[in-house]
Amino acid sequence: MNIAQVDYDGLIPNNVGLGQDPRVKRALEKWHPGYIDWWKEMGPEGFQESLVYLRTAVSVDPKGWAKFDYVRMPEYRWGVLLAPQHEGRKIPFGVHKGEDAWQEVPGEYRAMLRRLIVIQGDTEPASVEQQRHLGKTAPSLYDLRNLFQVNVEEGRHLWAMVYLLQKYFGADGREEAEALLQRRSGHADTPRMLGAFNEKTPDWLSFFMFTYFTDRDGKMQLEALAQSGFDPLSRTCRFMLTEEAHHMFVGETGVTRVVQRTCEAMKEAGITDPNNIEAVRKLGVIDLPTIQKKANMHFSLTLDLFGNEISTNAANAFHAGLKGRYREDRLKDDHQLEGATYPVLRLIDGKIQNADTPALSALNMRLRDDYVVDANIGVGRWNKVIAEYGIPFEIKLPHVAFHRHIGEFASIKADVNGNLLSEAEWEKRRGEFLPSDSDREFIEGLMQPQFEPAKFASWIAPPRVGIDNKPGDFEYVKIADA
Ligand code: BYC
Repeated sequence: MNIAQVDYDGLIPNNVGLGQDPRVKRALEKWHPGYIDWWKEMGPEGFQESLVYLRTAVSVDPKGWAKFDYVRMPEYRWGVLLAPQHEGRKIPFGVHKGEDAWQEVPGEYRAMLRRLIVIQGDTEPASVEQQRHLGKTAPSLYDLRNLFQVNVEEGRHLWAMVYLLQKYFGADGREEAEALLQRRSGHADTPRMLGAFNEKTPDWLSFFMFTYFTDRDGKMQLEALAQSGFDPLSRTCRFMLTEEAHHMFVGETGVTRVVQRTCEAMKEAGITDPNNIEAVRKLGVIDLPTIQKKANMHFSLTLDLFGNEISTNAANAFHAGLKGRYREDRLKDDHQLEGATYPVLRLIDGKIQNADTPALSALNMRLRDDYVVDANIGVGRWNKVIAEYGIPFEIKLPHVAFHRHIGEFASIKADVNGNLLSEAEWEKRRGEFLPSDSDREFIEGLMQPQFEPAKFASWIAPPRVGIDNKPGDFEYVKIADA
């Protein structure tokens, strides 16, 4: 079959020849009803019958793989899509560098590989669960549709990981696939696996920050897994990255539009001081210092997802050829790193300082450093908007030691510039750095739905262009039961 073309004939659209693989086809068909039950229970609340203008992949060809149409979300065609195989691909790094990429699971690394796939898989339904209440307060039909597009694609990413578990991991893969439907974000007894995926996404500014910052961790981790010597994982992640790009677009442009609306409203009202919070809030927009606090919150929670500064798990996964560095294929070194070092910010003698560390143990931090560079690019674009309005304010990413729960800095308190604080100082100043109860209440108060085509809530500017080049008054969601 042509790998670029997706087979839509069966229950599960795919480009992996499921029709010729009855064992895996049956396993996935058996998993399907549980998935739909999960989606109906934990997916977007109140909109399951609405018609949503969504895109689906009809081919994994980079040119025009997406087709747009109105769909009820439970009828969305979740499928298994892999990027094309590169003939003769070699393992690009680690101790097996240069050997043929694995098409089957290497027995000695089975447990490690399964763990990586399960953790990746667990984040996908988690984010859908975190966002399930947001539809009710969407600032426009355009945004509502983008939320649902992100949600169905996170659902598809779960399918992507479940396919690998069902095809390559036998009985324990099936058990893991079931367990992915059982855990719940924020649940006291059966939470999702990683910290940030058990936090709430209570409002739309949080949603945009999450899709900007946390989906970008997704991008970095998927890029690292796309380098994997286990070829089916590499190909799966390569295709997921094309979808992930849209999620970060939603986040970046979402925050841009919030910032723009705030600046516009300030200009119209003749307010020049960004710290005159009371006056700005009276305009029905979100003041820039509160936007900064939300960024502090989501950035710091996301940094925890990179794991510990020094990690034997990360070293082992690289050494084995399972998880590489960000864009390993573009790096110019020996791709084995046995004797190399990497500078890591650590807490030494009570001070935050750089220490040269064996590069293999520092791989989580290397990925995190690449992440910070990437995350700063969009922040620069937000600041450009603020500067265009002549407002003296700059959004800044906080120091990596700020508000951490994993790694070296979990045991200390620091301000956004990385100055150490005592517990008492932290408690006193916390509200300067992170959203306070009153900030949250204010934002919550603004979250009134706006479901009329072409209309937008007071606190967000319209997008510059519509999805699929649709005009401004396009009805992106035909609401049935909200
Ligand atoms: N929370 O050696 P360490 C996405 C655990 S996002 C809780 O540093 P490692 C998406 C760790 O599991 C991308 N526990 O760990 C975005 C380990 O436990 P065990 C998701 C944590 O393995 C938006 C222990 O601490 N994909 O796709 O080097 C929407 C020792 O730590 C946390 C991946 O993450 C935490 N934050 O690093 C939708 C890729 N951090 O094994 C989707 C796969 C660490 O000792 N995962 N621990 O019991 C990995 O590569 C790694 O597992 C991690 C952790 C980078 C997550």
